[in-house]
Amino acid sequence: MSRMTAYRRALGAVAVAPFLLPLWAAGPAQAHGAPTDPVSRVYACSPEGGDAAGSTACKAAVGANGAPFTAWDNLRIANVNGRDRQTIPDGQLCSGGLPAYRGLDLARSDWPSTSLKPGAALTLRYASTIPHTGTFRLYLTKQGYDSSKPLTWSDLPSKPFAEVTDPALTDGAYRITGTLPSDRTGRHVLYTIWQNTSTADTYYSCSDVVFPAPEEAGNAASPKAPVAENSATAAEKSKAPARTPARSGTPSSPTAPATPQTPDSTPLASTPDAGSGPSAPMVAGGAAAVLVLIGGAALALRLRRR
Ligand SMILES: [Cu+2]
Repeated sequence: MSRMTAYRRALGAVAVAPFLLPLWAAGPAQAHGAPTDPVSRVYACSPEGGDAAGSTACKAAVGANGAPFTAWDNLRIANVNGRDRQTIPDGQLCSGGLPAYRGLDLARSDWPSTSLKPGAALTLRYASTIPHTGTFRLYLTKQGYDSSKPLTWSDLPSKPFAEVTDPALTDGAYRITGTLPSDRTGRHVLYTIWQNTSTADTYYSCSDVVFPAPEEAGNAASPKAPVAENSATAAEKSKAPARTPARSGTPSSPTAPATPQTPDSTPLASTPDAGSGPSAPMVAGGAAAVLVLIGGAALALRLRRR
């Protein structure tokens, strides 16, 4: 937080001479930003990253980098003007192709990650200290993404799942809201592009995220099944290739008749299970919601067949 403190001091100094403010605000970027939730690699591995900074992945990243990620808010390139894919080479998306951040491009499956629910609402927190105008675009790697290989542009869909222009800066952060794609399982990268309009810069960030595997979703729907205390950890351990849940709900499938009954069991989502971790009800709720959707789709298909 020392940087923020420094910026606040600078802000205070400017406030003493208010006539300088417009000039200063319109000048070169003085402060920048990066996602802190889902945490970006650069912030997690920075001196402000807390426990995550001590992870094996962060140590490797700093080692490959040759220096710590003290300037976690400065991963930016000038004059890209929307030509991200032509500017940043494949395999260097997380560093933006900037040598000072090359450690972030390591193809690893153990980056500090955030557990997310497919199809759920997401509010990405993007820490910043001084406002810039511009557009945030959030992309999620396509289903089938392999975290053991370098991230390439072809891993990302052409269209973002969320796009927000000029969100408010409150409590030191922008909050970008969107709805997550519903078909992702396993480990993915949330790629955030912030194209400024008040400066010439575009900012790039990789946030590592994990969606529960389909097996866990099934287990969580059973009232007596132990709910995964940390779906992220469990998903990381399961190296099985991610599979999409059978959302098409084949009417002749032997499992189909059971799914329409899941609404009866949904109270598990609100049952405070003392034995589970604090995130368990949310995980169970997400799983229940998915099953309700699956059940609904199956039911709809059957009704249509009659
Ligand atoms: Cu800036």
